[in-house]
Amino acid sequence: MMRKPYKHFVLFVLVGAFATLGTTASQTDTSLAQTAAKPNILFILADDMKASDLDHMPNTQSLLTNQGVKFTKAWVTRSLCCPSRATILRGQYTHNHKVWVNVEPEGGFPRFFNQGLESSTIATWLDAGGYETVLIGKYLNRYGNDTPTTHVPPGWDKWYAWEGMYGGTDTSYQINENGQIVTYQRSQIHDTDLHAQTAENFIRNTANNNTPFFMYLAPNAPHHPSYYAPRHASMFSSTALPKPSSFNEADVSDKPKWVRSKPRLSSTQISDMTQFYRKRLRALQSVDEMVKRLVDTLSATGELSNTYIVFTSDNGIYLGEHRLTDKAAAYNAAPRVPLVVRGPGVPAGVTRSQMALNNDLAPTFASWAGVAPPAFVDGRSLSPLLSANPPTSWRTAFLVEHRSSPEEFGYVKAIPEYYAVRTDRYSYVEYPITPTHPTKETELYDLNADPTELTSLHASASHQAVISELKARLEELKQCSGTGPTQPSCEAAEGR
Ligand SMILES: [Ca+2]
Ligand SMILES: [Ca+2]
Repeated sequence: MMRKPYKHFVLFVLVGAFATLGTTASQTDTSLAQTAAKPNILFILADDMKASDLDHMPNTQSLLTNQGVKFTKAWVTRSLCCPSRATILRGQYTHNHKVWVNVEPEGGFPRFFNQGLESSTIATWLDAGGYETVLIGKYLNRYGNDTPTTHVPPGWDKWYAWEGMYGGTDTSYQINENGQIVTYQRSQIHDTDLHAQTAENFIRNTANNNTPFFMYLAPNAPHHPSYYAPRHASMFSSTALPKPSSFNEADVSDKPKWVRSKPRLSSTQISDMTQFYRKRLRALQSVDEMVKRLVDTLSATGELSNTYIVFTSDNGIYLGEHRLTDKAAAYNAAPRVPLVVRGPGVPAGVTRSQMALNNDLAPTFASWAGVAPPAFVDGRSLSPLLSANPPTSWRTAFLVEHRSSPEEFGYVKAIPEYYAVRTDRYSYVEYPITPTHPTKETELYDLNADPTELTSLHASASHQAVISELKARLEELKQCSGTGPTQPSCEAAEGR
């Protein structure tokens, strides 16, 4: 682990500056306090949570949304767990970190590990910047999956990571606690409650030593199988499944073959989906209580005013939209995620409609920590959007991408490889010809006229000009890279 040189460095520079300028003692104290106190960062990452699920989390609404900025157009650039988490750790599009799926060889923790990507992540950057770093919960899919692992990646001072997938079995789960594998019984403690306890202990211990912390807190909720605590069992028992106009879409003749081949949902499927929705909301109640518990802990330890709290999810999910379940497609509900930020200088109770991406989280944390992100980072700091006067220009497009592999789950494999560009107005999707997809297909949705993507306009004569523009935009985005010698940077391809 890196040493923590930061505080000593700042002290030296400031003392030198004040000696030169002859600053008064009281000004010195104030400036020193402001500069030396790097902010804490509490990052809470739900798993498969829809943006609309926030409506059922009262603590998160009152303590985070109402106290900070809510992004109404927050997206992930690949709506699948492991690729999105690799993006969050590195600030890169999937085509640049190349963790395409959840399982090896083209995805999962082994893909991240084998490429050496652990050597430069948000953890190593902040660790080198003087932060006490901790991960609690889910790391990357397939970490400790077949045999439990004691591996702790570089950059993390403290480590409490899930072994295996889906939060263990029905009766127990295992956590790698700083290199030691510990087994918990579900009858003893619910996993999110355990994470809340671990997080609270960490905050209390760190508050004493004046070191800023970065906490990556990633509960399993509300991901299938959506284990919930017994105290929440009676909640939401009559809550209706949301049915937007895209629910069980009647006419899918406008859509590509892989969607056209899906039958309409049966009443049994809808009933099962409703039960799943209710279990998800119950599982999220432990997350909501954890938010309150940690805000209370930060307040009690005097850290709250100097802590950024970020709440988001690695991807959304379909619960019947366009006849779909699961994720990884380009339609709204899977790439769309909740994103709420509160913290020092962040205005309270406001919304931002600029496009924010999972690519942006790592560079945002880096900017708060005062460290420069590496050149490979594709995303940009959201910090300008968190001021009272956000910039008038921002990215005007971004890329959503998807590839599968023969080893993946059926629902991932069922979606042909595609690349999509989203702007404020349009979503344009291209499914290229591949060995398993012999005919090129495209989709175009005008999100102003058709926000739930019911009618693809790809064959509309009057839309061919805009399709040409979007195609050109898509080609640039597919190639974009922070480091390539000839490619456009992603920031240039997305627009400013
Ligand atoms: Ca997920
Ligand atoms: Ca339709």
